[in-house]
Amino acid sequence: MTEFAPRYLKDYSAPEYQINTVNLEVALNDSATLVTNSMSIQRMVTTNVPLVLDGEHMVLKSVAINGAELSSDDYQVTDSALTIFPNAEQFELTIITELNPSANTALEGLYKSGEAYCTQCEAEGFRRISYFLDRPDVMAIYTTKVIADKSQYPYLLANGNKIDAGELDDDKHFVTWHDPFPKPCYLFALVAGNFDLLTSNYTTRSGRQVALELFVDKGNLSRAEHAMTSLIKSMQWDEQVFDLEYDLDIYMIVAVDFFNMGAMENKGLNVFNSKYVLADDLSATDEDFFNIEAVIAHEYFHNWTGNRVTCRDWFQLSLKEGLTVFRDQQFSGDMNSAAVTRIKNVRTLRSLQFAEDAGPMAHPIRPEKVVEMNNFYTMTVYEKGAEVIRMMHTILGKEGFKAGIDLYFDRHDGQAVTCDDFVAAMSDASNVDLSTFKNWYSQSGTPSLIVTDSFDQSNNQYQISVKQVHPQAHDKQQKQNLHIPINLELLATEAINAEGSTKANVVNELLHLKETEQTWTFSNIDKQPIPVLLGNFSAPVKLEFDYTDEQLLAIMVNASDAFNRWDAGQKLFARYIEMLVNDEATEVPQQVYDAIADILNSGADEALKAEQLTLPSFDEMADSLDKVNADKLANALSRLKINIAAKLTDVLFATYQQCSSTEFAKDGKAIGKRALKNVCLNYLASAKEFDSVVIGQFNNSNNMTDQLAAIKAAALNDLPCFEQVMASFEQQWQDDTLVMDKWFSVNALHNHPDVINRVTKLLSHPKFSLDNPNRARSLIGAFAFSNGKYFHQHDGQGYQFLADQIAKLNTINPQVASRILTPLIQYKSFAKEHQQQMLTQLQRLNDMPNLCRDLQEKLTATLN
Ligand code: B3K
Ligand code: ZN
Repeated sequence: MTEFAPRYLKDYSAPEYQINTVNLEVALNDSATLVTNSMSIQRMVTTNVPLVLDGEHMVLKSVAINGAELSSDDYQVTDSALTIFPNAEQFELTIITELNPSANTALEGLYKSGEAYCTQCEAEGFRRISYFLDRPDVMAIYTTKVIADKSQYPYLLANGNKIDAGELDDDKHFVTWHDPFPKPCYLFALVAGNFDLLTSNYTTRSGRQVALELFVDKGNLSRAEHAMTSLIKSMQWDEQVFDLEYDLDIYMIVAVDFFNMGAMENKGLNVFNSKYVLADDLSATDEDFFNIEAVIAHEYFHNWTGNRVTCRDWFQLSLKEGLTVFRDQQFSGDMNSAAVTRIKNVRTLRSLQFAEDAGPMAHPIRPEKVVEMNNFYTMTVYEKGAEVIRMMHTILGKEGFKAGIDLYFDRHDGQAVTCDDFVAAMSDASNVDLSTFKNWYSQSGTPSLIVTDSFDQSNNQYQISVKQVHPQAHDKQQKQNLHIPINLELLATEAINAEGSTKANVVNELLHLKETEQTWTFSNIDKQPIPVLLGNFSAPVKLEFDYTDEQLLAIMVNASDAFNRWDAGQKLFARYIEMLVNDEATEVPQQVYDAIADILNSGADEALKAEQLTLPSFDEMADSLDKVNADKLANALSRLKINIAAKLTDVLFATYQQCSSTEFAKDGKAIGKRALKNVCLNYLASAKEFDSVVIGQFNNSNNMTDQLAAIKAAALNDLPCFEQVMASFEQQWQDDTLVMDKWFSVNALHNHPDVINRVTKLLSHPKFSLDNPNRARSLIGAFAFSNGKYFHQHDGQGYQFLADQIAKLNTINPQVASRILTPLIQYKSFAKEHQQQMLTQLQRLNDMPNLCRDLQEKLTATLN
């Protein structure tokens, strides 16, 4: 088997050639697209060196230098590169290649999504379109002429502004686009198809008129409005918060059904997974609407953080992704509830990123070694990367952070730069030393903070000591101290028992932990306070402090920070889940139930209450427990849920009814009420007598949030109505691709011993196909990622099912295969009895011939 060679950050060297302009002519054809690529190339080093261009999965038709065609003796071509030997400092290179887009199921480079052509070049897809220096520090100005059949492909799109268009023979036409901004080839895009078009316009703060164009499949126009509104909000927000304006005369978004990820920020021409564009009240949930707004914003924000200033090399990916995720999180917080948005982000981090950071693919937010770049679009680079940016925001303050951003753009607009450049701008603008902080970029693993405290009544002094501990990770890295910002609040204890008292905080400040261990002393403290740490989750770490139940209950009510109030409740839940794992007869004390009832009866915001009532996820618990038996964990989770439902049936049902409304609205209040109502429904549905309530909600719902919540409650609680509501849902939505993805997922969540059979049968459902990533993820991904109980069932059938599908995806779509391998490679978090079964499947995959690079990198990391 070929071992694919890794690349290392330490080996970076500047390109020997630059490509200044690119003139592309793309004549589209399903199996034989012809690409003529004329580049003006400049040598950057003094001596003559060969020019090695990346290229794969295409046929080389011809190569010419300054118009003179080379004979095949004058160049070398392999299955991954074309080497030529130019004898000049400056020259024109013209390369003609032939591509087969209809055979491209990997969805990288040029491919077909349904009837349309589209491209995906990040990270290294341009090399499937033409031979090129496929690296982000080679930035060129592109002119792209697209040619295709006129009636089948009335819209021909590429980056930049339209500069020419016309008719050709044989019912063909062409459109030529010019992008004045130099860009790396990963931002190149081309689309051709027959779409419905939603247009709008936007005038930037400095008066630029921008045409906004959103292309969707025929018949979907009514579902495009929310995406357009979200785009306009994003443009306004970036002007208001960061003084960043859009820079071209047109901004286009195309929604396609076949897409490996969420969306892609190609300059002036974003390509989106239709899941993050299309929405209407009947077919999309509140969560879908939220996510669309966030992804539209994310891709728009990339225009500055990613496109105007890009990455020097792919090891710097977090330069653009961490920063852009931070920006979209701030935007979502401003458009919605900031506290609830933050809680959702933290949940994602704890359930998925912490596990990644503890597993065999653990890497720093700036990785040092990469085999397949597509494997590094990870929770760590994105979500932990955003946490690292957020910590700088916390350390420097809002104004300091903005000054740093301004300096970053002053220095680097139009350049391809590094994470070090970003931190230097942040540090220089405020004159703050970030040298210890920078270790966050090079260190993997989730740190723990071990906290102890003491109170001296004789002199009214309170002391708190915090120690940073770094797990020995899979990568065996030498660990260094980090600069960890810790928001601390000291709650006065007397306030806690006093009837009706609120928020009696005595101290609220930001601690900077930089040493292995530091102690802070507070004077004039009357009584032993309760330390409340990591307000707003000020650092992506785990906290170890011996809180009593009473202290957690006090924090849940009295902490001034909503995240801390929520988190105290999660800690309390996690404590009893863990006890239930160890002893299923554990009695949960009455005061825990009382606290939940108090939350439900309080006047707090419903969206926050919904988060407070949601138990920690299976994944989050699995990460915090050692060598977990999945069955025991799933049972502990369901026991706690059933107990809460049984003890609090009345108040849960009362809340359910109060939050139910016959009228559909989409403001924050209405969304919060739906969230709370559906959390209550899921608790209630753990008792079979609520079957009829679930059926009632299913039949009467006038929106997808409620309808989906009903079938999910039926699935998760294995209610008698399950088959009936699922059949009726399928009947209603069979022709709707995005809604059918939801249906496939709910099938995979069924809390029933026969679920693997069900999922296996669905592989032959007429609407199922492994070729469509959304569909593959909706069934196989949902099962492996979200049905912990049966994915880990003791006979290993869940693992085998997943491995069987990955084996097929290995040749169809390596990126999708590699992503859904995740739950298997984290085998070490599970108990011995699971590990062996998981390893058997990992080994079986590893033994496959023709293992794709993506899978091979992960399997090698896992098995070695
Ligand atoms: N930059 C793209 C991700 C590309 C992934 C390539 N495998 C989407 C985003 O983060 O905005
Ligand atoms: Zn991004």
